[in-house]
Amino acid sequence: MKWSWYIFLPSHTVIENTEAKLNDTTRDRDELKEKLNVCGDYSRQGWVHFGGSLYYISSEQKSWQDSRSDCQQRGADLVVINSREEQEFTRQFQKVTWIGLTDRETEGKWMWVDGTPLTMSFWGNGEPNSHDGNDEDCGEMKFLDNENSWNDKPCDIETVWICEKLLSVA
Ligand code: 2F8
Ligand code: CA
Repeated sequence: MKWSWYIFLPSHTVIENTEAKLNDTTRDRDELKEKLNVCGDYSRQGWVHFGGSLYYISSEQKSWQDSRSDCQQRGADLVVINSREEQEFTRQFQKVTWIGLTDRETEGKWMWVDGTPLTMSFWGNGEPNSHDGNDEDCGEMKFLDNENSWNDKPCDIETVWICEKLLSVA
């Protein structure tokens, strides 16, 4: 009996598809590398990860608006607290800090810096109170021993602040 050996060469289409897949994989790898580099940069600057965001607590003190500008220059904004877990995470820094909450536009209408109205809140006992008739239009984390820790305070008082950068899911 006579045996024959055949060599099966891939077709042109199979080669093209394989090349296309290799290109996709190379692009995905490069994008992941770039994301890792960015994460490394943030981490070295002191940002920490929680949930789907990165957080930065300042070492300086600034007015609410200057704090916000600092966050924006870092590609972020003042922290927006959307859950009890995020409230607890933010409180565990144990620092009096500006948060991204203000009623500067309309007195009594508290808004987050991302344009959303306040729904879930963690005001301290008796807050917000515009204490002694002062214009207290900016929100801070103040009563650190209590889950209900927020206070309204005059926006120009220099205070430590917390930035939040949302991580994109894509
Ligand atoms: O007791 C709450 C009250 O404490 C301070 O006023 C004495 C706060 N003011 C500042 O921190 C400037 C008030 O906002 C706060 O309501
Ligand atoms: Ca107050």
